[in-house]
Amino acid sequence: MQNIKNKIKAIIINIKNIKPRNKNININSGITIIKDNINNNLVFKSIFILNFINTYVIKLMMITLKEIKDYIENSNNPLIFFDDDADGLSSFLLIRKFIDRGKGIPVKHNTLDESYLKAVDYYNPDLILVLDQHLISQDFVDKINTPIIWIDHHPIKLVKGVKHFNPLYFNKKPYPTSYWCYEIVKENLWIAMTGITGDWFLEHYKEFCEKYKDLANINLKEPPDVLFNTKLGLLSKLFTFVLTGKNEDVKKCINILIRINDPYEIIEKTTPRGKFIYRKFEKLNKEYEKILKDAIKNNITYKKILLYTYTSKNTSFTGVLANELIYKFPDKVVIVARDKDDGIMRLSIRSNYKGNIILPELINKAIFGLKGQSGGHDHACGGHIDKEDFKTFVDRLEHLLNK
Ligand SMILES: [Mn+2]
Repeated sequence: MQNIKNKIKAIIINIKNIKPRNKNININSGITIIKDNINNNLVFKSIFILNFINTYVIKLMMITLKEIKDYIENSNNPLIFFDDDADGLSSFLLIRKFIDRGKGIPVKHNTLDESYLKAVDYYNPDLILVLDQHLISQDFVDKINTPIIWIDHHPIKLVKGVKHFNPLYFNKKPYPTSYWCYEIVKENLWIAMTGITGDWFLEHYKEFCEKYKDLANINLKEPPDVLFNTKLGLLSKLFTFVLTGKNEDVKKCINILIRINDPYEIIEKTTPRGKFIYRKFEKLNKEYEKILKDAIKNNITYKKILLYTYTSKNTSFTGVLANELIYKFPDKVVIVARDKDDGIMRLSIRSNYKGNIILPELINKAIFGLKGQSGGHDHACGGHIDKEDFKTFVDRLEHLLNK
């Protein structure tokens, strides 16, 4: 108690120097953060103090897009971690092409955790950017002296020692990370659009259709229709697929993509490098189509859940497959699980993006006490769980859905 009182005192002393950065700061998400972190609501009787503390917490944590631009322009050797899907890769490519330096690493784990410290050691960056990753482990941050900037649109999580940009702080829609990176760089719309579409949004779509008439269809109004029926959608799929497989192959593809200047290099194979990327995609897509066919035929449906499990050691189609299955079976909750043969199941879970089944809270309940972890958006989550707990997890989820 005394400790908390002292903390408030210190905060109030600092308050004179604090001005909210933006009138639209989301007070509620800040309050949630405080409540989560200090389990003593008794102290916080006054909403007045609460708002000040909230402003303070946010002031400490958040960073504006303009400040991010300054940071990246002034860094010589940035290291960029990004989520290994179309939105993450697009975000990275936008920033990387804009500053023309820096190293990019796709994050395969659910959380940016301590296993990625090796890369930090090796590249010795002067700035670390984390893009589209829903969580950074505190242990990772605590072991690093380099400034860390986190651009993301997942539900806000408090990580100390990180400069955080999240549209939710500003009461803005959680547009994809590539949308915000495009706001910073204002170039390569096609890359931004590839990421935005991949996350089921259509911001900038009209503009894109005007510029690239043959890659999209202006009459399509729903994100999944664009994703599954246009060349732009194909690019999104391609951006995800080239991040799967052997590490060396992935690295090679990323390095080639950095040098590609327009989508036709890939779609129309107008350059050797574009052709290389497209061939790589075709090979993976063949494998994917096989699995998709099998998933449509051999999934297990109980009540509201559609479950499909497949085995693959090195290639992951889990996220894309879950997207396509929820598009085809919109009244189900889709669970795709990949058995990597190491005792851990990798999960992608989807619910109808227009429906009222909000996944994170259900999944949190279902996974409680089990050896697993999950996170994501209202209608799209990823995660992993021990194989021995998998059945319990699915049973619990099924039970919760039928409540
Ligand atoms: Mn995203």
